[in-house]
Amino acid sequence: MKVDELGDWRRTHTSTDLGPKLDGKDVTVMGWISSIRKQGKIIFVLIHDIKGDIQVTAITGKTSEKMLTKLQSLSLHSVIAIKGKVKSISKAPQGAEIIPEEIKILNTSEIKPPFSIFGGELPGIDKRLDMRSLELRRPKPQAIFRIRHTTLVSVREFLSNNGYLEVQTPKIIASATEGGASLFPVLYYDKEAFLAQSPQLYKEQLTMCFEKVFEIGPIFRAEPSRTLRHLAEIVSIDLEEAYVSYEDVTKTLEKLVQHTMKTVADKCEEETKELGITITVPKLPFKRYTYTEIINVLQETGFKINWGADLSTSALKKIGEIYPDFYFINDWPTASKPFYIKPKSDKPEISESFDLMAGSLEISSGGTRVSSRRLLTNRLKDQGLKPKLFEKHLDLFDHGMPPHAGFGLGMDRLMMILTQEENIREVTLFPRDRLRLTP
Ligand code: AMO
Repeated sequence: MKVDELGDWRRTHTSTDLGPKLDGKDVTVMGWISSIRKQGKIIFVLIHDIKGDIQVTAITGKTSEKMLTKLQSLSLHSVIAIKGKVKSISKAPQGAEIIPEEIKILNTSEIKPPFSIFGGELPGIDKRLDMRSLELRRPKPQAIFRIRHTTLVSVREFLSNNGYLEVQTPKIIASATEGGASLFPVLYYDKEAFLAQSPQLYKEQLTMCFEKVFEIGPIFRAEPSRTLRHLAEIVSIDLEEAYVSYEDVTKTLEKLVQHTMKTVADKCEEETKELGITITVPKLPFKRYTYTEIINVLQETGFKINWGADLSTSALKKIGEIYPDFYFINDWPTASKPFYIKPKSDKPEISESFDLMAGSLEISSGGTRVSSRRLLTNRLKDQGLKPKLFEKHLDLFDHGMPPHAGFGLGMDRLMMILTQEENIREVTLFPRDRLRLTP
């Protein structure tokens, strides 16, 4: 079918602009066709735009033959523009329909979509992700990504209002911060470089000039296994602050989480309804347990785990059953945390660190940082890393690095909590994992 150019046509109204008060007015609307229904002499076409549906009503005998033929030849998902007159009618969406006068077919949808976006049986996530932007026309992902937008706005607003400066740091970097195994190498001209696993060193450095910073940006992890909670590229909300300790930043973090959940609960009523969920705004303060307490609790339930071990998926599952809400696990063994986390002065085998958990899901981790060059150099060596590779970073510690602390909060995992989705892929537009690099 021949398609038309957009030319000088421009949309005058979106679906939500329409209403009985526009009765008799000439409008131009655009969108994709979500339904075509013939009832006797009348053809009802629903055009869907970003705000909702618009009913276009053509009547045999009144509407031109050319228009009627064109409307009937269209398939769902075709993209059209209509010029016409608004008619107030209580049964139509927004209480008004459009009597079409001119039509442009801006693109046709020749092939039947591999799944229906209007309900009915849906294929698994992998099939849906293959046609992600088409599947994003469904009401459910529309709701999820509007919640994601509100979440981002709310995080920015909260942190900016509390004096944090938003920064952007490089994503092509020279060395690992979170352990070498999960690094993605890239060819950087004639050198080997890596995709940033975290803005860790940059955000720490920036405390010496801006004191309070945050970054919302991508981080990359070459995660070896495919799970419901890990991706290779995620968005991290990173914060770093001078002259505070890990205890202070846990307070900021819990307020940030509470503020965000409250904002989404208040502003996204339609979206939460679409998802069939209720957001319960958590009360502060969140409970704080030490790593040692958590190990003891696990051992008491008969779970086999020794002090010093990382918390495996099955250990986390068990803990999540005991503590289903938000809580902090503080004071991890120093050996299990990255080199930049500060060991306690009076008990160096334990560190000033925390993870924020939501049931069995870790959504954030952070701590007080080492701010002495000598100690940081030793910590690098302890972890088998070469201080030489971090020389430019270490040099700054000779020039007045303030004591500082911070955290990284996984945006995608926060979204899993907000939307009550079990698979991180549902809350990420174009997820990346070991088996997926497209679309
Ligand atoms: P960490 O490595 O714990 O800490 O990461 C912080 C948070 O990022 C999220 N996250 C992930 N989410 C999905 N898939 C992944 N592969 C993935 N990896 C991490 C989690 C996690 O809690 N530099 C430190 C933070 C700091 O100390 O400031 C760091 O990166 O929600």
